This record gives sequence, C-alpha cells and structure tokens, in this order.
Amino acid sequence: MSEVAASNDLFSYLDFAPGADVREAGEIMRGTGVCVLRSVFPPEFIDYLKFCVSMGFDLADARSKFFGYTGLNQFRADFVERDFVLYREILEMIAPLGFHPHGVIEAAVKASPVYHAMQAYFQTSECDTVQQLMVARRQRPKARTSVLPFHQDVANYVHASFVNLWVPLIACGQDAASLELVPVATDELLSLTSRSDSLHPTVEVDEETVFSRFGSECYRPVLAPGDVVLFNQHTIHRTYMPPAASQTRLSIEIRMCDHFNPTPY
Ligand SMILES: O=C(O)CCC(=O)C(=O)O
Ligand SMILES: [Fe+2]
Repeated sequence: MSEVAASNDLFSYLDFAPGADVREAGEIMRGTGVCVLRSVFPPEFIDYLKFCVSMGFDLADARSKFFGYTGLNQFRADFVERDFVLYREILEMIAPLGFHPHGVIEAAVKASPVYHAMQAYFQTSECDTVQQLMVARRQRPKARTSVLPFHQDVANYVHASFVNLWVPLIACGQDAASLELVPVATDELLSLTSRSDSLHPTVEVDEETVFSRFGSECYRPVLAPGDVVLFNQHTIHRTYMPPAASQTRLSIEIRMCDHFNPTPY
C-alpha cells in the first residue's frame, strides 16, 4: 500500500462520501479542524472555475512578461510572475470580458452540502463568503518557492474566524500537489520560525514544533475535482508535493465566515 493510501485509511473518519451526513462533518471539524467532502461540486462548476482561474493566471503572466519586455517592470514591482492570484484581482481581470463568477460561486456553495457543514460548524443559520480572503493558487511541480511550509492561515488574518473551502480544480495528491493537514483542533497561534533562511517568514511554523506538539501523523488527502477540503483559520497545514508529481495544480480557496459574527476583513 502506498504511503498516501495508508494515510487516507488512517483518516477515513475525516472523509465524507456523497450522501453522508455533512452536518456531522461540520461537528467533527470542531474537534479536528479538518474534513473532506467528496463530489460536492458538479463538473460544470469546476470547469467554469478552472476557466476563470486559468484566464486570471494567463493574463497575469502576459502582463508580467509585457512589463518585463518594455522595461517598465522596475516601476511595476507588483507585476512579477506569481503562483497565487488574489481572487479580487481575478474578478477585476475577467469582469471586462463579461465573466462575473462571484454570484455563481455563492450560489454553488449555498446549493451544495458544504453549506450545511458550514452551518453545523459555525452553529449558525447563515454563512457568507469573504472575498478579501479568497485566493487562487497555481502549484507547478518544479516550483519550490510556492510550496508552502507548515502554517496557520490566521497568521495572516489575526482575529479572523473562517473556514477555508479548498477546492482542487484538477486531480491532486498523486500526479499533482495536494495538502498535508494536522487533524487536531487548536485555537492557539503557534510561534513563527526563527530561521533566517525561511522563504515564508511571516507564516512558517517549524516542522519540529508541529511534530513535537501534535505528532507527525498528517492527513494527505488524494482529491478529485469536485471534492473539497474544509479547514479553519487555526488548522496547521502545508503544501504536499508528491515525489512523482508532474502536473501543475490549480486550486481556489473560498473562505467563509458566520454571517452573524463576520471577520474584520
Ligand atoms: O495550496 C496550497 O498548497 C496551500 C494552500 C493554503 O495554504 C491555504 O489554502 O490556506
Ligand atoms: Fe494556508
């Protein structure tokens, strides 16, 4: 059995098949900080998102190359090629082309079982998407700098309380990068690395700190487009790059909060 399959067996209690009681998933998440819901978004929705996200990256890359070519790059440091694009930037780039995905995303989330899991997790009747906290990500197999080390999303957004609906737009965990998550709920903000060579010094938590506090059994879900990983602002996680990865992974992070207890962002 492969290492990843073994890891999936160990964490089958976090893995909810289509038709499972997703309210239970939301409640389990209160104890583990993470769960996976299978096949919750239809292929048409995933295709639409993939199209919007790919277009966002294509435009960002073209812009970056163009400014490099004109020499204007020196004045436009924000146009360097990146492996994440803020969701709001994607909206700005593609709105002039007639694409307005936000209504589609809100409607798809509200019509999916994910929404019931969110209601159970937040113990609320209504949840909202938080556009400012949403990001699309591209993980190329050879790119090293965008592989995120262990972190908690709250490090970037102190005081915020949200759930990340991490939506893979291609199959991941074998041929493309997935996530590695520590299935232990905590509301502690862990201390950041003191390593001077960290590529992500504003979020990185040392692996030794994580393993000594929580053990080294991490959940590395193998995911299909349409599945969603749910985890909260304190959940410890990092990019998992399978040794055989050859595909570029695209994903979108839809972040949601309790409508009656909104995040300050
Ligand atoms: O996609 C990844 O590899 C990391 C994503 C992440 O850290 C997040 O969604 O908060
Ligand atoms: Fe994160």
